[in-house]
Amino acid sequence: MKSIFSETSQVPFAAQVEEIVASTPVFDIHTHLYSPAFGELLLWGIDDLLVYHYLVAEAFRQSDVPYEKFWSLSKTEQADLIWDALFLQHSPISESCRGVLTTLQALGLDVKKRDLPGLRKWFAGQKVEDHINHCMQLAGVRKICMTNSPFDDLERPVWEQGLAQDERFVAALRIDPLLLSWQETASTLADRGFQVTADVTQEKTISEVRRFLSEWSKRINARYVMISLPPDFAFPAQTAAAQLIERAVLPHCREYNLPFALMPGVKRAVNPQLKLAGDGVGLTDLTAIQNLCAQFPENKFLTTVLARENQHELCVLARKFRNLHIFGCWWFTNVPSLIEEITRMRIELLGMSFTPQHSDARVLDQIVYKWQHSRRIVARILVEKYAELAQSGWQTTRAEVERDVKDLFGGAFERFCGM
Ligand code: HDL
Ligand code: ZN
Repeated sequence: MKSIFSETSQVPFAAQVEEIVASTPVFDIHTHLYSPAFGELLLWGIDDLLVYHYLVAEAFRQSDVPYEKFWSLSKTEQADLIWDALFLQHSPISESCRGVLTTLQALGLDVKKRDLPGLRKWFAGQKVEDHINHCMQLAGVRKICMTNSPFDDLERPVWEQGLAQDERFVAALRIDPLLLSWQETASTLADRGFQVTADVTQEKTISEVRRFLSEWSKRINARYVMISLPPDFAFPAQTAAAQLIERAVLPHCREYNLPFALMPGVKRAVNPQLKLAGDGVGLTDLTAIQNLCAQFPENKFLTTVLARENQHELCVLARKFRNLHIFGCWWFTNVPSLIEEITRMRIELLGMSFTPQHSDARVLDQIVYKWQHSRRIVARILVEKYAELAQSGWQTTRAEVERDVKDLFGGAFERFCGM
């Protein structure tokens, strides 16, 4: 087997590793994108890129526009304000702004002109089906996992119509309201014909929650069940969330062989006037994750944490529990300096048994920059790590690098899920 380090190779090993990382198709295991069947729910194009909530938060820092004034503007007017504040009045140097430019450049658009009307004109000429193919090809994304909530009034009817799905888009069952707002959700479920009461200790309530989970897991062919959690999430606990997890969600996941994705650290609506951009981050006590992994060895857990300060402990937990698969540099950690720090730490502690990234894209075009930026960082780290192996006498073959990168870009995740 030919080592990638052999002197006879025409291509230096670093360039080979970079080429493999740049070209290996990736399974994007957590996004907020929607398949074409969901119509307008799939966001794409320059104005959706500019009004992405990451840029909204940054624009309010560079503009004295009153909150209510901004929210009264049309999407185009909001995008105009953001373009002026973050791209023209100040260099677009933040990760969210640079990302827009990376995407536009990859699409073949000349950002030097700073011509927003011209950009709008180009996007107006695109057909969504072609644009999906174009973005997935530029991003090297082979499969997209959506975030699918039975509690979303716009999304639910589409599933209930049973429309044909694009097989490149797969579903994950998002259940935040079920666990985090049980009192309110119990009446919603009762209205939909599930015989539940607010008392989660009742057997009938538990069996009906499981019927709800089964119905939706089958309807959407869920690949995993997921929830984001506040920093103070505790398990075990007397909370409705902890009770429902133990008595309904985990038995359901065992029955259907589904991982349960726990995503702790979100402080929702820290600044409600920013709407979707108003969430913050908090340090989580990861003992809850430790207890779940230890107490339920038959369940599989997927976890990403929002606080930088939780990342090392999460790596150590993953070393202790093989039913825990950690993934992604989520949200406020999805910036080059932290992707580098977190990914390097994970490789050093976990080898290849984790999934370094997901895009969390809300706008289709974002997969282009989120993956281009992350691939460069992963490649840089792998070049260094394979070189260190060579210094220890281990000659890695090209086939082994290709195998490793396939694992990092969805293969390890698919094996963990039993897909
Ligand atoms: O809860 C989540 O899944 C988060 O990813 C939020 O949707 C957040 O608003 C986001 O888009 N982060 O990237
Ligand atoms: Zn998300």
